Amino acid sequence: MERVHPVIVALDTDVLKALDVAKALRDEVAGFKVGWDLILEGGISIVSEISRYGSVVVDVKIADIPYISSRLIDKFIRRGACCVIVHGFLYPSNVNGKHVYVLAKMTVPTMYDYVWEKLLDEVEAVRGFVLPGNQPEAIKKAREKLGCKYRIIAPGIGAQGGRPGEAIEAGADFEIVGRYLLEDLSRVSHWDRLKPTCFTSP
Ligand code: OMP
Repeated sequence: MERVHPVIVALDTDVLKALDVAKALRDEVAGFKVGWDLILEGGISIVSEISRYGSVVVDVKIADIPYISSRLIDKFIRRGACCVIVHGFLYPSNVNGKHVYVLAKMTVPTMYDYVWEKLLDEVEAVRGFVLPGNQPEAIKKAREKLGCKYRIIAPGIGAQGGRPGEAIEAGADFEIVGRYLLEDLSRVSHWDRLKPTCFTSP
């Protein structure tokens, strides 16, 4: 059986480097996260280009009324993204659906720290949640609450203090890693013996 890699690379870099990294790591990682940094330089077509090398999670942290949020999500999905991150503070007026990741708690202190557990209890019918990989105790608590009903993807590894593998060991499916890998692609070997806790795709 083919190995399922537990890493999503955050391509917060310029277009040429993003394409080089995607080509180099296409068989080593589960996918790529494309956000404002890359889209503002490469345009929306960069989503399709990167999707040739793996699953693309679009991260423009959508925070709008459901009608607009749905329209934006459709545009990214049509370009080849698997899924899109939306802000959890929109609850109960959030969009849901199989393409939606809800940001529930951030890697830095925010008001989410007061409501994230309630969000996990109440938000339904989404693809999964973004939770802080540099706070493994939060990942552990989230997995206990969610079981394997929803995916957990976790940024905050390396540059923001999380140790590679720590969030996976605590119950995440995929660690989102930007600078730590962009600085040295060989570090991807740190995840060699790890696999997602519940899901096989981001
Ligand atoms: P590095 O710190 O370079 O690994 O990048 C982290 C990536 O995860 C960036 O693309 C951030 O936008 C993203 N991120 C966070 O760092 N913290 C969060 O709480 C949520 C996200 C995210 O939604 O992906």
